[in-house]
Amino acid sequence: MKMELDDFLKSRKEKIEESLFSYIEKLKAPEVLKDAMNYSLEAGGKRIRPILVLALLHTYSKQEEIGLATASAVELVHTYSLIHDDLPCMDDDDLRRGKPTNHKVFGEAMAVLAGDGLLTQSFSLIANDPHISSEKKLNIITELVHAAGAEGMVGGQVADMDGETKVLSLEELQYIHEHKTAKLLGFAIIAGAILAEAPVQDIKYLREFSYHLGIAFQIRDDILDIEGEQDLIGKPVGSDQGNEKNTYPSILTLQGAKEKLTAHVDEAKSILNKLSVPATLLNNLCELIANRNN
Ligand code: GRG
Repeated sequence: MKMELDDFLKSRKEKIEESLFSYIEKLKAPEVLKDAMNYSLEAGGKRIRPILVLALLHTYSKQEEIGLATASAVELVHTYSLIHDDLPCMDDDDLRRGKPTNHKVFGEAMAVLAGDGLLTQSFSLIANDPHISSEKKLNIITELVHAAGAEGMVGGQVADMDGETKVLSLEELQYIHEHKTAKLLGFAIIAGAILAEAPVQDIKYLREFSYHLGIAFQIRDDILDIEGEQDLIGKPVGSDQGNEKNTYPSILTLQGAKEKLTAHVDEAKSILNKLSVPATLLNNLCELIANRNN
């Protein structure tokens, strides 16, 4: 089972990366812009979102090739969000995935433009996909706008920035991560389901599933921040509570956050049981996301 999942992840990651890099390579754009876009695309992401698009097609026994453009598009959007999030006017980070951030290498203006380029090209990837009907393209683009725009990730980022100077309630934190993290993961799942022509009722269940998976993903991220920090400098567990950053462990304690993570994963897995098809792969991906170490 573990081997099958590892093989799935490895082989799909390769396909996605091939599709991403060949797409950027073909763009008729200034080389420095393509270099900046490629720099962050190549920087070693896990490719969870594009893998989810393909996993949905796999779940409904459809050809995964029809999802490659949409899978690449969601990774472009994710990469843009990371580049912009790292900018001095946002989180002001020097490192991402252990490498200098985009603006550290290419300068702030080029990093803004690389993000803009990635975001805009994502729509072109979907709009020009020869494998899917115009109706599906419109549905998928509408889902992407909802997930990534003002009502989704961008809105979540604004709420996050707003909350930086106060202590948030669990509901406020939940709003931030539903929008900032869960919506784009959800887009990957719903777009995959649309491409796979999943039944309408399944799509409803998958929206609920995405919410729980997305929040679980974020809680795991917060836990990793603490446990990683502890490994590096030997801080006691839960020491993040002294830090003003609002996280699940800072609001719920580390143990409480772990329990919340388990509750969301259990809920996500129970929703999968309601689908019209067996969802072993999604179930395994859910486990992986909840227990990931990076
Ligand atoms: C700037 C519009 C705008 C949005 C920024 C995505 C985001 C919103 C900020 C990044 C910071 C962050 C911690 C976001 C929460 C989601 C998250 C855990 C992203 C990291 O995703 P992974 O783990 O990244 O899939 P890799 O490196 O594997 O690609």
